[in-house]
Amino acid sequence: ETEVPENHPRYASLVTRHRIEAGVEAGITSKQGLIAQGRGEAFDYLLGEQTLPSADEAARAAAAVLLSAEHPVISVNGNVAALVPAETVELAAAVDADLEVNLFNHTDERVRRIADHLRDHGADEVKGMAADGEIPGLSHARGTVDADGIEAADVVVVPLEDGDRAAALDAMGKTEIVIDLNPGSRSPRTASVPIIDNLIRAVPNVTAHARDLDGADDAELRAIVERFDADAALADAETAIREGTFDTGDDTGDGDDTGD
Ligand code: PTJ
Repeated sequence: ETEVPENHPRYASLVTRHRIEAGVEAGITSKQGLIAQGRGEAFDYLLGEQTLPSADEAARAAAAVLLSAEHPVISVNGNVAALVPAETVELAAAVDADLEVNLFNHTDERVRRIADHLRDHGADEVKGMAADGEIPGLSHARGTVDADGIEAADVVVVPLEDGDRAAALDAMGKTEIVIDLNPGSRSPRTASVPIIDNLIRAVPNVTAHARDLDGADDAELRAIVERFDADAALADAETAIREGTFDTGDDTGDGDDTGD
């Protein structure tokens, strides 16, 4: 067990790393998940490890889309399960969505472990084991989903989705909500609602917005969705990264946040 001192300037990032490592050790997260985490961290560092106002608007639009959906499904992979298991179960409950394990590097064993892990964090039903449906246009391993889950969904939350699958889901006519720290990645660019933020902040933020919007009527939800501009949100995140308008918490002006 690694103890991370809470006053460490990179506390949140170190705790996140530790959760991913533990996920790999528990057979929940793939080794590729470690690499994905490293890529994510680099973008998060450039974003100042904070939720941009445009990402908060995206989270609100995502909540409105989910609350308006007929059959929303949240797709869970090995990184999501390691980083935000309880928060993902809470989001599903808040918007009445199904949870489905859907993996890039599929093994039945890992699907089972992730489903158990979600149930340990309060989930009732977890889909992904039936594997009796498909996403057309993808190879069998990557295109297999549950017929009464992702295949039947009108809205899918796909955190950290790969570009091919995001495009294939889009071609099926699904409304996609993608959470990804890289605004240049193909999957957020395909999404109706791209949330350029860390999963760790974005998932509970969508839940908070959903709770806030509980009881809103259809017209109000529709207005929020219509006001949201996906291209503007992507461009805003890219500008924030390029211009480095973030605060690293280091006042020394040497461009890093070591405080030296
Ligand atoms: O568990 P599996 O088999 O389904 O595999 C999941 C991973 C994530 C390993 C797989 O989908 C993959 O290889 O993804 P990529 O192609 O490496 O893409 C990962 C994307 O997620 C990158 O654009 C990262 O910037 C982003 N990312 C990584 N960590 C986070 C993140 N975005 C938001 N929050 C994070 N914590």
